[in-house]
Amino acid sequence: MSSLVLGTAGHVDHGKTTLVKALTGIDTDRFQEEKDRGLTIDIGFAHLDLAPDIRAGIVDVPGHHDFLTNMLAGSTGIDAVLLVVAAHEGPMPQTREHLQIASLLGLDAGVIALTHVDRVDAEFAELAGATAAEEVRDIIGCDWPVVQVDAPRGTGLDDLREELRRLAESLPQPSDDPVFRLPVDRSFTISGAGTVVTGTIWSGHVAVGSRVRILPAGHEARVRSLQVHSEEKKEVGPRQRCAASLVGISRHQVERGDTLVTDASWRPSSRLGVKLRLLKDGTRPVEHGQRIRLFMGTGEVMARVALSQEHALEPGDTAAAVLECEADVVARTGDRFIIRFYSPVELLGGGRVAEVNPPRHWRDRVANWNACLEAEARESIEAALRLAGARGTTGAELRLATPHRIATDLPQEWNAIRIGDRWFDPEQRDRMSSQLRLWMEQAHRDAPLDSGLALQSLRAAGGKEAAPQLIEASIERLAGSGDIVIDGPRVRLAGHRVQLGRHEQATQDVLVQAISTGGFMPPSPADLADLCSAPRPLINSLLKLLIEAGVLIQLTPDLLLTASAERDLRDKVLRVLGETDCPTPSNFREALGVTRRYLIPMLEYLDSIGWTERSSDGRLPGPLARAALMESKTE
Ligand SMILES: Nc1nc2c(ncn2[C@@H]2O[C@H](COP(=O)(O)OP(=O)(O)OP(=O)(O)O)[C@@H](O)[C@H]2O)c(=O)[nH]1
Ligand SMILES: [Mg+2]
Repeated sequence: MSSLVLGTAGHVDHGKTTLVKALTGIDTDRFQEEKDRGLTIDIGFAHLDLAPDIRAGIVDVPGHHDFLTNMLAGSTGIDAVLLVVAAHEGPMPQTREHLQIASLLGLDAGVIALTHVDRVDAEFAELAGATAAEEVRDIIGCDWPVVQVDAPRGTGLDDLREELRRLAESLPQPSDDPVFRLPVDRSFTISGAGTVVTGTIWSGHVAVGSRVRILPAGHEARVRSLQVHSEEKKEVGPRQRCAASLVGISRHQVERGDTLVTDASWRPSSRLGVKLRLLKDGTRPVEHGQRIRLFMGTGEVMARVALSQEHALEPGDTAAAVLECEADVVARTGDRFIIRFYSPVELLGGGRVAEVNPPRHWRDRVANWNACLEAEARESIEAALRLAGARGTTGAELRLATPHRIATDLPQEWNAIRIGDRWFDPEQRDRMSSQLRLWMEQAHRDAPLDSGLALQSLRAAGGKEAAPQLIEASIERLAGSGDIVIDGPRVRLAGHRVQLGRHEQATQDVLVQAISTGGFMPPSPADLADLCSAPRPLINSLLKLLIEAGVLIQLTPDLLLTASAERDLRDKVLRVLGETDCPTPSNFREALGVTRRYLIPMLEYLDSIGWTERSSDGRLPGPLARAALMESKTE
């Protein structure tokens, strides 16, 4: 069974509702007020079998200008238009306005039903039909067939059904886009079924039992049951009008304008990068900062237009812009929308979303927006990756960032690299590598006495905006190409050598001399700074170099011994351990000739390297000392 959704269009009182009832037997005017006034106020729904295997959902819209907001909520998800024009009046203002909306929504399939033909003669009807077809050609750019009908008497209905069947068969297959989305056009409660929402499925499928999110608020719910035209279904898909009863959500948490989704990648945003088109016969320009009404999906939100140009947009113009909305909206790249003037409410134009939540500085992104919206799949997706920048994008996010359908993996020959679960524009990796290189050059210049830098600070130099996997891959690449050398937690540029000046060399010699002379009780770094009358940072850097070179051993931050003194210390301690059973600190103090201030850090250091081991009575040989004692016994 194939399906489609038809939307009526046309001026008030031209006979849309009457025609839908004649075709389907369903009165789409649901409210008493509509019946009393003989006027459609809100959208109504019906369905029609066009062939044994083709079922059309019908959204009947109001023609009165005052209810255009409701008309828009009904029209955004439709596949084709049933334009109703009364023969005795011909095309009228809302005929034209509805066609303009269809054009802005990218709808080019339709049929013209010329109603009220019983009220005019054949020649007049012919002329009215030709005028309506001309109007369609002018606004939509297509030839739509004209069928003359007299709905109250049932004349012409078979011809119309036939034309609608042909129209349904001519529609391209629905896209196999897997991303489920249902903009909600009604929500209500039914006792026993709980909260029910209805709408036209824009894409993807949803099944009974699925978990859904209701955006922009983010409420979660579970689908209890699904119906299409009052028939229970296990699963529903694109081009179907469906009613879903939801568990876990109250009627007040979901309303027209909300969107049901299943994918976790949807991010509601109040900023949209768009390509805007103003109607050529509009009467108003749009200036930078203009407040407008934005219609997307089934919702309406106030927004301000930020233009990239200084002068106003004139009717007929097309331009890139950012819409700063007064509430979050749910959109993906390629979505179409309509804008109307804030007050008086006049149709201005519409456009397509090029980027959801673009950054503040967006003017240099417009070329990529154009490619993303207008180019073929490869170019469009590569543009989306460029827009994603160093943050990259997951496959699921990428699906929402291009109007094209994406397979799980992008073809190898495309300009796209995958790192972990994210896709990047390859240039991002090159850019990140040079950014990190430059940072290292600067860091080495800033700390010339540091033989290396903390790897962690190199990672941080990649920036908060960048995906950690891009930074890591760029570091690995720099290491792989031999540009940088990673040594544990330290990293340096391959060519980096510490060059000591004459003065620094002399100071370093004094340090070694002083520490060496100090034996087991050397001066602390603070004492050394005083001794050399040198700043502490310089002393620290020089000491660090000596530690890295193995000349000095750091027992604690304040206690450094020469390598030979440290060896001597271990030998002496080993001797005490060999001669005394579980020696106490005073045994060691005697043997080493040091004060307690030195002894305690020394013993703690020896514990930490496994030379000694603490016990309740004193010290025992640690694993290293035991091995050394064994060795000396066997010798
Ligand atoms: N004579 C004649 N009357 C018609 C025909 N179609 C509709 N009508 C009458 O025209 C009036 C308006 O018809 P509706 O179907 O309510 O018009 P509509 O386009 O749905 O109006 P809105 O929804 O308010 O825009 C009703 O009184 C209908 O009976 C027709 O083909 N011939
Ligand atoms: Mg009506």
